[in-house]
Amino acid sequence: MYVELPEMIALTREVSASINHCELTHVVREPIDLERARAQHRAYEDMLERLGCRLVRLEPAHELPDAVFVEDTAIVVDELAIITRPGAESRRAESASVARVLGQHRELRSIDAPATIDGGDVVVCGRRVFIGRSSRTNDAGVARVRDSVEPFGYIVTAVEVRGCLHLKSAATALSDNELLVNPAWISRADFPGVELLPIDPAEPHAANILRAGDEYVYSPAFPRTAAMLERTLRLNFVDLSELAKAEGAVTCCSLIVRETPEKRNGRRH
Ligand code: CIR
Repeated sequence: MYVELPEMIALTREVSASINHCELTHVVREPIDLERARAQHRAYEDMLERLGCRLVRLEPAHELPDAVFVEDTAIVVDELAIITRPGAESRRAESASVARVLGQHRELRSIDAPATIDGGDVVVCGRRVFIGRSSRTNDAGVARVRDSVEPFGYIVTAVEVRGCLHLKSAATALSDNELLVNPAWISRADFPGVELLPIDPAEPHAANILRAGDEYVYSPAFPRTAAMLERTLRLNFVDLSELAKAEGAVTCCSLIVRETPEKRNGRRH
């Protein structure tokens, strides 16, 4: 029987000309080579296309330094998308253009003041949604996500995160029941019922991996953890070393939206 696979859309946005004015929390500022950052970002987009994503590029936002990190502007599940109110004031204007595009694919919810949340703090693992309480994400933000997704059967858990910017620096999903984690930046007890695979301790930033369908995008900066993962997974490597200077990693630069055949056929837009 022929079964049509869900289509994956990858939302991206080009690296802003003002990237050198990006927010930084745990990283010391170093000059970012704009052309090199853009070339690496294009290679990332090409990789997502090769892995079966349809690329949708958001309009450039050169006056917003961190606009390339689209992951922080929305939380997308199969049933809806929540447009975030990012914790950093300088990033709040990024969301409107994302809402215009995501509204073509999902029912939208919003986050109102005083709630704040960055998409980088939200890890979806099957029906479990873990949200890092970080410098960017507060309890009101967690509560708003809970109210939005729990009616669809998701279980939302607020978790502690330390030593890094976002929960997704410390934990990302390998499957619907397993997370790749840096145990030093989370508390294992916050993740009951989920398998936790630790990174190599010599590579603290190695817990950020991007899943696109059955494929994985990963940084070549973590060879020890990669060797361990490659025993069971096929990794596709993309070097984002210039964007790492802006505290970004592979998940930050896209929003992957799954479109089921029913949704595709019934789409109103
Ligand atoms: C920021 O501090 O907001 C950006 N310079 C980096 C955001 C990275 N995003 C992510 O991890 N999801």
